[in-house]
Amino acid sequence: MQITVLAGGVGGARFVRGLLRTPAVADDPGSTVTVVGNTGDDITLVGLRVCPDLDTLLYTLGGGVDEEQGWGRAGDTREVKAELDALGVGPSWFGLGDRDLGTHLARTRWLGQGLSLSEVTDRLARRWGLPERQVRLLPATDTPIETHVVVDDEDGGERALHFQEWWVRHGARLPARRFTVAGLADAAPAPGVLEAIRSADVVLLPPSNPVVSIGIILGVPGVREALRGTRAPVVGVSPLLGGRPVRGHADACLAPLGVEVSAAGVAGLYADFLGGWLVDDADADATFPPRLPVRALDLLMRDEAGAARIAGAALDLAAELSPAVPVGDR
Ligand code: FO1
Repeated sequence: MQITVLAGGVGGARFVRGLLRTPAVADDPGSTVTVVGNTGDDITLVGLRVCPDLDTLLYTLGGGVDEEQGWGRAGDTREVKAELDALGVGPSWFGLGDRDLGTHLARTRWLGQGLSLSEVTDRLARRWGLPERQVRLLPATDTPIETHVVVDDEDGGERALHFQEWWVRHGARLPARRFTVAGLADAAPAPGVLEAIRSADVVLLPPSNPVVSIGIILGVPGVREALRGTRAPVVGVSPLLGGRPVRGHADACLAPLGVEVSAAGVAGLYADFLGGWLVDDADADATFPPRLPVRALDLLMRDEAGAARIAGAALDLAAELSPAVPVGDR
Protein backbone atom coordinates (compact mmCIF):
# COMPACT_ATOMS: atom_id res chain seq x y z
CA MET A 1 0.00 0.00 0.00
CA GLN A 2 1.22 3.51 -0.84
CA ILE A 3 0.38 5.92 1.96
CA THR A 4 1.04 9.66 1.70
CA VAL A 5 1.01 11.82 4.80
CA LEU A 6 1.13 15.63 5.01
CA ALA A 7 2.89 16.34 8.27
CA GLY A 8 4.28 19.06 10.47
CA GLY A 9 5.55 19.28 14.00
CA VAL A 10 5.57 16.85 16.88
CA GLY A 11 2.02 15.53 16.42
CA GLY A 12 2.69 14.71 12.78
CA ALA A 13 5.96 12.92 13.52
CA ARG A 14 4.48 10.83 16.34
CA PHE A 15 1.50 9.89 14.18
CA VAL A 16 3.79 8.70 11.36
CA ARG A 17 5.86 6.71 13.87
CA GLY A 18 2.64 5.00 14.95
CA LEU A 19 1.64 4.42 11.33
CA LEU A 20 4.88 2.48 10.77
CA ARG A 21 3.81 0.08 13.52
CA THR A 22 0.46 -0.78 11.94
CA PRO A 23 0.32 -4.21 10.24
CA ALA A 24 -0.47 -2.50 6.91
CA VAL A 25 3.07 -1.11 6.93
CA ALA A 26 5.05 -3.26 9.37
CA ASP A 27 3.91 -6.61 7.87
CA ASP A 28 4.13 -5.54 4.23
CA PRO A 29 7.63 -4.78 2.96
CA GLY A 30 6.00 -3.47 -0.23
CA SER A 31 4.21 -0.69 1.64
CA THR A 32 5.73 2.76 1.54
CA VAL A 33 4.93 5.87 3.52
CA THR A 34 5.72 9.15 1.77
CA VAL A 35 5.77 12.04 4.22
CA VAL A 36 5.40 15.56 2.85
CA GLY A 37 6.86 17.85 5.50
CA ASN A 38 6.06 21.47 6.28
CA THR A 39 8.88 23.93 5.57
CA GLY A 40 7.15 27.17 6.56
CA ASP A 41 8.78 26.95 10.04
CA ASP A 42 12.25 27.09 8.48
CA ILE A 43 14.55 29.82 9.69
CA THR A 44 18.14 30.98 9.11
CA LEU A 45 19.98 31.43 12.41
CA VAL A 46 23.67 32.30 12.82
CA GLY A 47 24.01 31.64 9.10
CA LEU A 48 22.56 28.12 9.36
CA ARG A 49 19.39 26.87 7.70
CA VAL A 50 17.19 25.22 10.33
CA CYS A 51 14.17 23.13 9.24
CA PRO A 52 12.40 22.25 12.50
CA ASP A 53 9.52 20.17 11.13
CA LEU A 54 11.72 18.12 8.78
CA ASP A 55 14.20 17.57 11.61
CA THR A 56 11.47 16.54 14.04
CA LEU A 57 10.35 13.94 11.49
CA LEU A 58 13.93 12.72 10.89
CA TYR A 59 14.77 12.41 14.58
CA THR A 60 11.43 10.91 15.61
CA LEU A 61 11.30 8.32 12.83
CA GLY A 62 15.04 7.63 13.12
CA GLY A 63 14.92 6.99 16.88
CA GLY A 64 16.99 10.04 17.87
CA VAL A 65 14.45 12.54 19.15
CA ASP A 66 14.34 14.07 22.61
CA GLU A 67 11.11 12.37 23.69
CA GLU A 68 10.30 14.84 26.43
CA GLN A 69 10.56 17.94 24.22
CA GLY A 70 9.26 16.17 21.13
CA TRP A 71 11.88 18.01 19.01
CA GLY A 72 15.69 18.22 19.01
CA ARG A 73 18.16 15.40 19.68
CA ALA A 74 18.03 13.01 22.63
CA GLY A 75 20.80 13.64 25.15
CA ASP A 76 21.89 16.85 23.47
CA THR A 77 24.01 19.54 25.14
CA ARG A 78 24.06 23.31 24.54
CA GLU A 79 27.77 24.21 24.70
CA VAL A 80 27.81 26.11 21.40
CA LYS A 81 24.59 27.93 22.29
CA ALA A 82 26.06 29.01 25.66
CA GLU A 83 29.13 30.42 23.88
CA LEU A 84 26.99 32.24 21.33
CA ASP A 85 24.95 33.74 24.18
CA ALA A 86 28.18 34.84 25.92
CA LEU A 87 29.26 36.49 22.67
CA GLY A 88 25.90 38.20 22.34
CA VAL A 89 25.13 36.39 19.11
CA GLY A 90 21.44 35.68 19.13
CA PRO A 91 18.71 34.98 19.13
CA SER A 92 18.95 33.83 22.73
CA TRP A 93 15.34 32.58 22.77
CA PHE A 94 15.92 29.72 20.32
CA GLY A 95 17.50 26.58 21.74
CA LEU A 96 20.07 24.96 19.44
CA GLY A 97 21.59 21.72 20.69
CA ASP A 98 25.15 20.74 19.77
CA ARG A 99 24.21 17.53 17.95
CA ASP A 100 21.29 19.28 16.30
CA LEU A 101 23.75 21.92 15.06
CA GLY A 102 25.54 19.14 13.16
CA THR A 103 22.38 18.69 11.08
CA HIS A 104 22.11 22.42 10.40
CA LEU A 105 25.81 22.70 9.50
CA ALA A 106 25.58 19.79 7.06
CA ARG A 107 22.32 21.07 5.55
CA THR A 108 23.72 24.59 5.10
CA ARG A 109 26.93 23.27 3.53
CA TRP A 110 25.04 21.03 1.08
CA LEU A 111 22.59 23.80 0.16
CA GLY A 112 25.60 26.07 -0.40
CA GLN A 113 27.07 23.46 -2.74
CA GLY A 114 23.93 23.73 -4.84
CA LEU A 115 21.91 20.74 -3.65
CA SER A 116 18.16 21.24 -3.39
CA LEU A 117 16.39 20.93 -0.04
CA SER A 118 14.93 17.62 -1.33
CA GLU A 119 18.41 16.26 -2.03
CA VAL A 120 19.67 17.45 1.34
CA THR A 121 16.66 15.92 3.10
CA ASP A 122 17.27 12.65 1.28
CA ARG A 123 20.87 12.55 2.59
CA LEU A 124 19.67 13.26 6.12
CA ALA A 125 16.95 10.62 5.79
CA ARG A 126 19.59 8.03 4.88
CA ARG A 127 21.63 9.03 7.92
CA TRP A 128 18.55 8.31 10.03
CA GLY A 129 17.68 5.01 8.31
CA LEU A 130 14.32 6.15 6.96
CA PRO A 131 14.43 4.14 3.70
CA GLU A 132 14.93 0.93 5.74
CA ARG A 133 11.83 1.91 7.70
CA GLN A 134 9.84 2.19 4.44
CA VAL A 135 9.67 5.99 4.71
CA ARG A 136 10.40 8.62 2.08
CA LEU A 137 10.57 12.18 3.43
CA LEU A 138 9.92 15.04 1.00
CA PRO A 139 9.90 18.73 1.85
CA ALA A 140 6.66 20.31 0.60
CA THR A 141 8.75 22.61 -1.58
CA ASP A 142 12.39 23.23 -2.41
CA THR A 143 11.64 26.95 -2.71
CA PRO A 144 12.68 28.71 0.52
CA ILE A 145 9.48 29.81 2.28
CA GLU A 146 8.96 31.32 5.73
CA THR A 147 5.80 31.79 7.73
CA HIS A 148 5.46 35.23 9.31
CA VAL A 149 2.92 36.35 11.87
CA VAL A 150 1.41 39.83 11.70
CA VAL A 151 0.71 41.30 15.16
CA ASP A 152 -0.18 44.70 16.60
CA ASP A 153 2.67 47.10 17.17
CA GLU A 154 2.87 49.71 19.92
CA ASP A 155 1.64 52.56 17.67
CA GLY A 156 -1.64 50.94 16.71
CA GLY A 157 -0.17 49.68 13.47
CA GLU A 158 1.14 46.23 12.74
CA ARG A 159 4.44 44.41 12.40
CA ALA A 160 5.45 41.00 11.14
CA LEU A 161 7.70 38.57 12.97
CA HIS A 162 9.07 35.19 12.00
CA PHE A 163 6.83 32.30 12.99
CA GLN A 164 9.52 30.89 15.33
CA GLU A 165 9.80 34.19 17.21
CA TRP A 166 6.03 34.26 17.68
CA TRP A 167 5.84 30.57 18.63
CA VAL A 168 8.96 30.09 20.76
CA ARG A 169 9.80 33.55 22.13
CA HIS A 170 6.22 34.70 22.69
CA GLY A 171 4.58 31.30 23.19
CA ALA A 172 1.94 32.28 20.57
CA ARG A 173 0.49 34.68 23.15
CA LEU A 174 0.71 37.82 20.97
CA PRO A 175 -2.67 37.90 19.24
CA ALA A 176 -2.07 37.20 15.55
CA ARG A 177 -3.82 39.43 13.01
CA ARG A 178 -2.92 37.08 10.16
CA PHE A 179 -0.26 34.73 8.84
CA THR A 180 1.70 35.42 5.69
CA VAL A 181 4.15 33.07 4.01
CA ALA A 182 7.08 34.70 2.21
CA GLY A 183 7.81 32.92 -1.06
CA LEU A 184 4.73 30.68 -1.04
CA ALA A 185 2.90 32.11 -4.05
CA ASP A 186 5.89 31.38 -6.30
CA ALA A 187 6.87 28.10 -4.66
CA ALA A 188 6.83 24.87 -6.64
CA PRO A 189 6.01 21.52 -5.06
CA ALA A 190 9.20 19.54 -4.45
CA PRO A 191 9.89 16.67 -6.87
CA GLY A 192 7.60 13.74 -6.11
CA VAL A 193 5.08 15.63 -3.96
CA LEU A 194 2.20 15.82 -6.45
CA GLU A 195 2.89 12.29 -7.71
CA ALA A 196 2.82 11.00 -4.13
CA ILE A 197 -0.66 12.48 -3.68
CA ARG A 198 -1.98 11.43 -7.08
CA SER A 199 -0.70 7.85 -6.95
CA ALA A 200 -1.41 7.17 -3.26
CA ASP A 201 -3.81 4.46 -2.08
CA VAL A 202 -4.52 6.56 1.00
CA VAL A 203 -3.70 10.14 1.99
CA LEU A 204 -3.59 10.87 5.71
CA LEU A 205 -3.63 14.19 7.58
CA PRO A 206 -2.19 13.67 11.08
CA PRO A 207 -3.23 15.78 14.06
CA SER A 208 -0.81 18.53 12.96
CA ASN A 209 -1.52 22.24 13.21
CA PRO A 210 -4.11 22.93 10.47
CA VAL A 211 -2.92 26.50 9.85
CA VAL A 212 0.86 26.74 10.25
CA SER A 213 1.73 23.12 9.39
CA ILE A 214 -0.80 21.44 7.08
CA GLY A 215 -2.17 24.82 5.96
CA ILE A 216 1.26 25.80 4.65
CA ILE A 217 1.66 22.55 2.69
CA LEU A 218 -1.81 23.07 1.21
CA GLY A 219 -0.75 26.56 0.15
CA VAL A 220 2.07 25.28 -2.08
CA PRO A 221 0.64 25.80 -5.57
CA GLY A 222 -0.76 22.55 -6.96
CA VAL A 223 -0.99 20.59 -3.70
CA ARG A 224 -4.61 21.37 -2.88
CA GLU A 225 -5.67 20.67 -6.47
CA ALA A 226 -3.85 17.30 -6.34
CA LEU A 227 -5.76 16.42 -3.17
CA ARG A 228 -9.06 17.35 -4.80
CA GLY A 229 -8.18 15.20 -7.80
CA THR A 230 -6.67 12.12 -6.16
CA ARG A 231 -8.52 8.82 -6.36
CA ALA A 232 -7.25 8.03 -2.85
CA PRO A 233 -9.47 8.63 0.17
CA VAL A 234 -8.14 11.52 2.26
CA VAL A 235 -8.62 10.82 5.97
CA GLY A 236 -7.75 13.36 8.63
CA VAL A 237 -7.25 13.25 12.39
CA SER A 238 -8.48 16.20 14.43
CA PRO A 239 -5.73 18.08 16.29
CA LEU A 240 -8.35 19.47 18.68
CA LEU A 241 -9.85 17.31 21.44
CA GLY A 242 -12.88 18.89 23.05
CA GLY A 243 -11.86 22.20 21.46
CA ARG A 244 -8.29 22.17 22.79
CA PRO A 245 -4.96 21.19 21.25
CA VAL A 246 -3.08 18.46 23.13
CA ARG A 247 0.15 20.40 22.53
CA GLY A 248 1.09 23.42 20.46
CA HIS A 249 -1.10 26.42 19.79
CA ALA A 250 -3.61 25.46 17.10
CA ASP A 251 -6.25 27.50 18.94
CA ALA A 252 -4.17 30.70 18.64
CA CYS A 253 -3.69 29.98 14.92
CA LEU A 254 -7.37 29.36 14.11
CA ALA A 255 -8.72 32.47 15.84
CA PRO A 256 -7.31 35.02 13.33
CA LEU A 257 -8.83 33.02 10.48
CA GLY A 258 -12.26 33.36 12.08
CA VAL A 259 -12.50 29.57 12.19
CA GLU A 260 -14.27 27.91 15.10
CA VAL A 261 -11.73 26.35 17.48
CA SER A 262 -13.18 22.85 17.27
CA ALA A 263 -12.83 19.54 15.44
CA ALA A 264 -15.69 20.67 13.17
CA GLY A 265 -13.98 24.00 12.47
CA VAL A 266 -10.79 22.23 11.39
CA ALA A 267 -12.74 19.76 9.21
CA GLY A 268 -14.24 22.79 7.44
CA LEU A 269 -10.73 23.92 6.42
CA TYR A 270 -10.29 20.65 4.51
CA ALA A 271 -13.89 20.39 3.24
CA ASP A 272 -13.02 20.46 -0.48
CA PHE A 273 -11.01 17.22 -0.37
CA LEU A 274 -11.62 15.51 2.98
CA GLY A 275 -13.10 12.00 2.66
CA GLY A 276 -13.24 11.02 6.34
CA TRP A 277 -12.52 12.56 9.74
CA LEU A 278 -11.43 11.07 13.05
CA VAL A 279 -12.43 12.99 16.16
CA ASP A 280 -12.03 12.46 19.86
CA ASP A 281 -14.81 10.84 21.88
CA ALA A 282 -15.33 14.26 23.49
CA ASP A 283 -16.47 15.58 20.09
CA ALA A 284 -18.65 12.62 19.09
CA ASP A 285 -21.88 14.62 19.37
CA ALA A 286 -20.67 17.75 17.57
CA THR A 287 -22.18 18.81 14.26
CA PHE A 288 -19.93 18.13 11.27
CA PRO A 289 -20.29 19.01 7.60
CA PRO A 290 -23.15 16.94 6.15
CA ARG A 291 -22.15 13.69 4.41
CA LEU A 292 -18.65 13.72 5.97
CA PRO A 293 -17.98 10.26 7.46
CA VAL A 294 -16.85 10.92 11.05
CA ARG A 295 -15.64 8.33 13.56
CA ALA A 296 -15.02 9.08 17.24
CA LEU A 297 -12.33 7.42 19.37
CA ASP A 298 -9.83 8.27 22.07
CA LEU A 299 -7.40 10.56 20.19
CA LEU A 300 -4.88 11.07 22.98
CA MET A 301 -1.50 9.78 21.67
CA ARG A 302 -0.05 8.70 25.02
CA ASP A 303 2.69 6.53 23.52
CA GLU A 304 3.74 4.78 20.32
CA ALA A 305 1.07 2.09 20.74
CA GLY A 306 -1.56 4.82 21.07
CA ALA A 307 -0.30 6.51 17.91
CA ALA A 308 -0.45 3.15 16.10
CA ARG A 309 -4.04 2.64 17.30
CA ILE A 310 -5.08 6.03 15.91
CA ALA A 311 -3.20 5.52 12.63
CA GLY A 312 -4.86 2.09 12.31
CA ALA A 313 -8.28 3.70 12.81
CA ALA A 314 -7.47 6.18 10.04
CA LEU A 315 -6.59 3.29 7.69
CA ASP A 316 -9.80 1.48 8.74
CA LEU A 317 -11.85 4.52 7.77
CA ALA A 318 -9.96 4.80 4.46
CA ALA A 319 -10.82 1.14 3.73
CA GLU A 320 -14.49 1.87 4.41
CA LEU A 321 -14.34 4.76 1.96
CA SER A 322 -12.44 3.08 -0.86
CA PRO A 323 -12.60 -0.46 -2.24
CA ALA A 324 -8.95 0.00 -3.33
CA VAL A 325 -7.71 0.04 0.28
CA PRO A 326 -7.12 -3.51 1.57
CA VAL A 327 -9.30 -4.44 4.54
CA GLY A 328 -8.25 -6.61 7.42
CA ASP A 329 -4.51 -6.03 7.65
CA ARG A 330 -4.46 -2.81 9.59
N1 FO1 B 1 10.69 24.89 20.39
C1 FO1 B 1 10.70 25.61 21.51
O1 FO1 B 1 9.67 25.72 22.16
N2 FO1 B 1 11.84 26.25 21.94
C2 FO1 B 1 13.02 26.14 21.28
O2 FO1 B 1 14.02 26.73 21.70
C3 FO1 B 1 13.04 25.34 20.08
C4 FO1 B 1 14.20 25.14 19.38
C5 FO1 B 1 14.19 24.24 18.28
C6 FO1 B 1 15.39 23.94 17.60
C7 FO1 B 1 15.38 23.06 16.54
C8 FO1 B 1 14.18 22.45 16.16
O3 FO1 B 1 14.18 21.58 15.14
C9 FO1 B 1 12.99 22.74 16.81
C10 FO1 B 1 12.99 23.63 17.87
N3 FO1 B 1 11.80 23.92 18.56
C11 FO1 B 1 11.82 24.71 19.67
C12 FO1 B 1 10.53 23.38 18.08
C13 FO1 B 1 9.89 24.30 17.01
O4 FO1 B 1 9.99 25.64 17.35
C14 FO1 B 1 8.37 24.17 16.86
O5 FO1 B 1 7.79 23.29 17.73
C15 FO1 B 1 7.98 23.83 15.47
O6 FO1 B 1 8.57 24.64 14.51
C16 FO1 B 1 6.45 23.88 15.32
O7 FO1 B 1 6.14 22.77 14.61
